[in-house]
Amino acid sequence: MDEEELAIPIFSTLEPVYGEGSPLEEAQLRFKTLKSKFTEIFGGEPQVYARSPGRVNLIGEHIDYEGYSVLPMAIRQDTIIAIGRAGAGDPKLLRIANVNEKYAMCTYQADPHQEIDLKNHKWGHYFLCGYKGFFEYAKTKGVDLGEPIGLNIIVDGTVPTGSGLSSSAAFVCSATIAIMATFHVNLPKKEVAQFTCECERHIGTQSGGMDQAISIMAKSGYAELIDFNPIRASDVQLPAGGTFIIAHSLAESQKAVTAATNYNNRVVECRLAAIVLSVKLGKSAKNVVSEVKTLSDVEGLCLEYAEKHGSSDPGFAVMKLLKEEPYTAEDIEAIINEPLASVFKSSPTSLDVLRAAKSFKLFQRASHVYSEAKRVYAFRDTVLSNLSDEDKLQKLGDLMNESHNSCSVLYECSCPELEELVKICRDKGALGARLTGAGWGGCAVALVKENIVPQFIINLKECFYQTRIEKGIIGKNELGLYVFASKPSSGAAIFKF
Ligand code: NG1
Ligand code: MG
Repeated sequence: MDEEELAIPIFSTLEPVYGEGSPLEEAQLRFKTLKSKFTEIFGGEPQVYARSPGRVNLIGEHIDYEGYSVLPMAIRQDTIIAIGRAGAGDPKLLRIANVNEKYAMCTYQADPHQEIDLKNHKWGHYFLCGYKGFFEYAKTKGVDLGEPIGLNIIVDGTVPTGSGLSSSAAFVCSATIAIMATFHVNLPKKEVAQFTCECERHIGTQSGGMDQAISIMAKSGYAELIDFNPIRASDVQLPAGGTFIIAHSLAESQKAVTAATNYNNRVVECRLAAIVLSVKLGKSAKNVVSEVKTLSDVEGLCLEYAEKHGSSDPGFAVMKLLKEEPYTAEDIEAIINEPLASVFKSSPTSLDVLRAAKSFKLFQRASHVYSEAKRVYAFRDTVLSNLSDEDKLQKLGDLMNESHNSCSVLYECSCPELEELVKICRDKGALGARLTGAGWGGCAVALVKENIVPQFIINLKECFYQTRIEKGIIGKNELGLYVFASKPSSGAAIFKF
């Protein structure tokens, strides 16, 4: 059976997920603390535990929401949750505590139809995303979950927040499967991957499905090529001799807060690029808005056009048919014969984008998306090729560098700290280095030959982190939290002890 057809695994011990030795010991300690804090705060014992990992995206940035495949791997850092039903006489509340005292307890009504107050962002909102989304999904499946009940929850996350490593999906996915387990529901991973993506959109970002897909479907030892529509994961065994190093730029990317100018802005720009390209390729302006949602919807037409002119690159149509100068709203409205506010009338978060944007860089965003989509397949094909491991690694590094340059120059989702860090990685011997995740802060990922890893980390410390330690941005003993080697970890799991 394909992995994505299997249900979320339920384990009675930690070994299948955390292995042996020090990772297991560390996990045992975390689960023990989770349980004792749960008892201390709520009384009684949790019913079940859930775990879902963060991820590092190796290549394929900002293309999942355009329908293109991406290539991430899960990391060992994860979110673990303990959950239990409140007593019959207790108020019908969701009480969400955190082992980290930085996060004050969040309390919500148990009503799954409540609106999430996006103007007042709180960490607990991510739990509510999973809660609302699960009830909505159960309804579409005709599953009766009965009257809402009170739930007690405690959370422990080790994925650094705002780091591009998907702490948000680790939290939303572990919350969702914890709630599922409390209601004795289990489902095939591909369904959970799909609806947890919709869950996370309740936070107000118009995310693609990469993070939830890898968090739910990851397999230890493999990166995964994730396809969408329908969701599928194919194992990718990385070549021997290379290690992926994750390094934090120490600029925090607060995606839920900056959505209108950063993440959602790019989603809107891609939609507009797809619409304008379609019209330029001969589609009638009348149908374009209802029929064209993403750049992948236009790929067929772009390719046809490119082939007619002796190219096989959908980016060719972009080069010929879109102008490099930014488009104003008026430019686009004249092409499509419709006010932009009406194109996006059913999406309040897109209307926020329109209010915040002065113009739209359609040429640059579409060029990035089509070229990045090709790089993902080139990465996979390189891994599968019969080149030597050494040559494979070199080529993967080149693709990562090209991906970064495209993110930085065309998609403009980098930042000065990431630029500095990526440059240092390359100067200090990385075969390739790039920002990972949404960008605008967060982490870089570098591909490094295994035999230089220790020296590479020392060099990063000297050239990037030392001054930041001196300024007190991070503690002297915290470096391991911000720079580490990562091996592909396993996906989401339920524990019943
Ligand atoms: P981060 O910011 O790393 O969680 C986001 C999106 C992904 C994908 C990447 C860019 C969410 C939950 N995730 O990841 O779907 O679009 O940016 O490739 O918004
Ligand atoms: Mg995220």
